[in-house]
Amino acid sequence: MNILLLTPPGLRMMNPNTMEPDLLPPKTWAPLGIASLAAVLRRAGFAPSLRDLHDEDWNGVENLLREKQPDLVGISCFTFERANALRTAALVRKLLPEALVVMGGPHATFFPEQMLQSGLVDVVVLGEGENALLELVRRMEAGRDLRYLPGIALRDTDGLRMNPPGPRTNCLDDFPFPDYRAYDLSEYKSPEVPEQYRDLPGTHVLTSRGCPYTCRFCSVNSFFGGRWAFRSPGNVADELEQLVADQGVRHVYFSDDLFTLDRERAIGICREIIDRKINLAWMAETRVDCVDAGLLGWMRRAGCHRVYYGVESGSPSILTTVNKRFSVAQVARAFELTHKAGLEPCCFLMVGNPGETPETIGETVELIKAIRPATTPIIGITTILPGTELYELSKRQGLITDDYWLTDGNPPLYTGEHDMDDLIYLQMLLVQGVNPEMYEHLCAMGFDEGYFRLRRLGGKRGRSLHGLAS
Ligand code: B12
Ligand code: SF4
Repeated sequence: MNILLLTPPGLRMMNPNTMEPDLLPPKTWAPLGIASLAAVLRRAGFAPSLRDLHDEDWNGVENLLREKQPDLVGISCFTFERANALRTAALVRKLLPEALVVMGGPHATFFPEQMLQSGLVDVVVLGEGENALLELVRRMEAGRDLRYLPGIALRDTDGLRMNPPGPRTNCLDDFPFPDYRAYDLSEYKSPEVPEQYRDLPGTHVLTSRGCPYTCRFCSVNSFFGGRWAFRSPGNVADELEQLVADQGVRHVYFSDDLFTLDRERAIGICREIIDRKINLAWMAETRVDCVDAGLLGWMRRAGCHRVYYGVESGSPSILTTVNKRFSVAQVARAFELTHKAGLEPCCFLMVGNPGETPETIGETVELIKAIRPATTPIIGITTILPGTELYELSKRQGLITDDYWLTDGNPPLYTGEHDMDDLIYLQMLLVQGVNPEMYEHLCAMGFDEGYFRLRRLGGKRGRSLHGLAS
């Protein structure tokens, strides 16, 4: 069977110069989801093709479909890119009406009915995709009915069927390593990687999936059903060795949601890297309450140079409101330990969670001055994403309905307490507090004014996606 697995063309951003949505963000990290699916299919004897269409235009997508003539097209669907995922499906329908269109990923998982009702998608794989997709392909090959396959939703003659979840593995060692062969890793360059490593061949690696915490703005817990599944240290080190040998990889980002949740496992990974003399620079992402001096020391010795923490806010009341379940004192302690271990502590911050005011922004500025992150914090405005408690709150507050996702509008900012302009004002206030030079620089470039206009445009309601089926 001819199988093609895709990520859709990347979302074009509003260009401040032309005020048109014609700016394509660079490729940052290779998509691991479809690479993992491809590896599982390949191990089972299938020969799927794999393509990251991030910087492809629609003619390119059309040419690819004509060239490959797939029987099954699997498309990844994240919330930001859902419109392009559906446009890709529409193109498949038009050019290859016989092909089965399968969608997976967070957005398809949270809204399977919308995907199926579009008439463009035949099957949605719910949640983790490896086992369900493999079984689906096997059944298709054998000419068997897909209707009773666990872990999927589909359209049949009686309407929509939502099947119960399929078997999931708690040990990710059961899966083969993601299939990177279709990617040119040198094309992926993330600004999160320090400049001295940015030109080295690199990739991100997942050593675990999921998170047991339930921060109100985050969907990871609900997507993985509260599960935290992990790989053993030996298995991670085997993949690292393979990446070094086959792809020449010299830099890795462990982009797990919570790399150090299991302290002994994280130390085990460090130990393997050291014992096997794997020559890699790496960084990782975790929580401030999941590190200590001993662990950070192991990480440093194993080649880690930077740790990203989701700090979100310096206001105790905001941390409570978003259910972060750590304190400002724990943030300060983790940063102190990380500095002392010779690692670069960096952080993500949010602006606009419920309860945000200029005073809470001031508290965040004070915290950042005290903890001295190695780089300017990455500051996002709180966005309403499906699968989160914030989404449910926003629905109750009348800010959004499920129908919003039938447009191509960007996921909206949380405007339950502040309108768009005030949110941007608060964000600029935080930028000014944590990096005055950057703030001045942005103002000198006229960025503040342009940025306001840009965000207003970005906040426009999107166009309906209903027409795509015709
Ligand atoms: C690394 C990462 C990134 C990287 C790279 C992403 C990439 N190229 O893969 C970068 C830094 C670029 C990034 C950016 C963003 N990200 Co991000 N990211 C992640 C992270 C931490 C890991 C992704 C990953 O590799 N997962 C592992 C693979 C194996 O899982 P997967 O891709 O979901 O695929 C599995 C299933 O979804 C399913 N599946 C997926 N596709 C398909 C297709 C088919 C056909 C089938 C059958 C199944 C299937 O099967 C796969 C295997 O089990 C996740 C959190 C997480 N734990 O997943 C967030 C996550 C994906 N990101 C998220 C967000 C919100 C963002 C940003 C919007 C953040 C921001 N505000 O800027 C941006 C914009 C992304 C965009 N343009 O769409 C959200 C997405 C939520 C949503 N509803 O879409 C997540 C889930 C985190 C969260 N907080 O909720 N991200
Ligand atoms: S923000 Fe981080 S700690 Fe909180 S639920 Fe999401 S992944 Fe877990």
